[in-house]
Amino acid sequence: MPMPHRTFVQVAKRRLVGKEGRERVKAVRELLAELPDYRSGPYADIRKWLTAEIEETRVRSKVVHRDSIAVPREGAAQIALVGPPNAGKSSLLQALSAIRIKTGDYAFTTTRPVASTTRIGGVLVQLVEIPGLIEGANEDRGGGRALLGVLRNADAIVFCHALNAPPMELAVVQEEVRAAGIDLPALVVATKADEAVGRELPDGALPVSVLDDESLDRFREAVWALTGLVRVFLGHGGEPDGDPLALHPGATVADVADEIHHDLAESFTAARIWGPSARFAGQRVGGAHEVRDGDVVEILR
Ligand SMILES: Nc1nc2c(ncn2[C@@H]2O[C@H](COP(=O)(O)OP(=O)(O)OP(=O)(O)O)[C@@H](O)[C@H]2O)c(=O)[nH]1
Ligand SMILES: [Mg+2]
Repeated sequence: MPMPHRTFVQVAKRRLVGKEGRERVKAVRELLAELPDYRSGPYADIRKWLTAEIEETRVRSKVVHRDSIAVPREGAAQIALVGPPNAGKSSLLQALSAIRIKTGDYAFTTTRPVASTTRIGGVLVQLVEIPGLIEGANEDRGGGRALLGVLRNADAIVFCHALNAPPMELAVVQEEVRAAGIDLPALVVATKADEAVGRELPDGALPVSVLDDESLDRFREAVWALTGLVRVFLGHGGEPDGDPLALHPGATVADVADEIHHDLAESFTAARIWGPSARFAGQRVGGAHEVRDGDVVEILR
């Protein structure tokens, strides 16, 4: 007596759970071998389903393989530098971090995503250069699909556009990102601002030049705002003790205590607070008080 077909389907699904690639194909083959060999009816349908499953698994493993380049995360947030070739992405990355990479006055100097961290107000933020995205990236032109895959995992995007380049170049890149269904907080920077003095800025763009430190500082602050994170210092009497913690928006004094030590979140009684969220310097607050970027918190026990 063969197993009732409904039971067979349940068993089959259970055996395939969590299996991918070669392992899944092997499990499917074993199931096919156990399946009663009827030419029509429910068992024939199951055979069809399992046979298709082999092909789908193969396609999926190829796609997963090709479409993913892993960029290990570091720091409090991952920000992608995106733009047409030659937009000055590598130069910006180099100006803001310790990395030394090739920059050049030609397209596709960078061919794989490059990551490096930069310190913004005491917090490490990871910047990732996504090599030049071009028209047709969604159809995998220029290896675009893998690059968009990296972008999808980022927390926010900095669109880089050389101030002396045709405005259309930026629009093309933004359209590819939109078409990929990637919708992240974003900022546009007009790079090489020193070369194109007097030129009109694209709407809302922040001018930067790697030759101008002040513009780089403004850029850092804009990147920080883009992360949406909140920097909170621990300290005494309003004086920070060291580098800040990076917390998600909406974080409370209890979350700050929890970052220091899980036990502290339960045991502390109150806190004093200095900075943007304090009504006055040294205000005494409870665990539910929401902190803001730049606060100094002293946990009282
Ligand atoms: N004057 C000036 N030149 C810059 C600036 N930033 C970049 N450049 C120049 O622009 C050219 C391209 O810079 P890259 O940083 O290699 O550009 P990219 O976007 O990384 O280019 P690909 O990796 O090829 O996509 C180089 O010759 C840089 O020296 C800047 O702020 N001012
Ligand atoms: Mg580059």
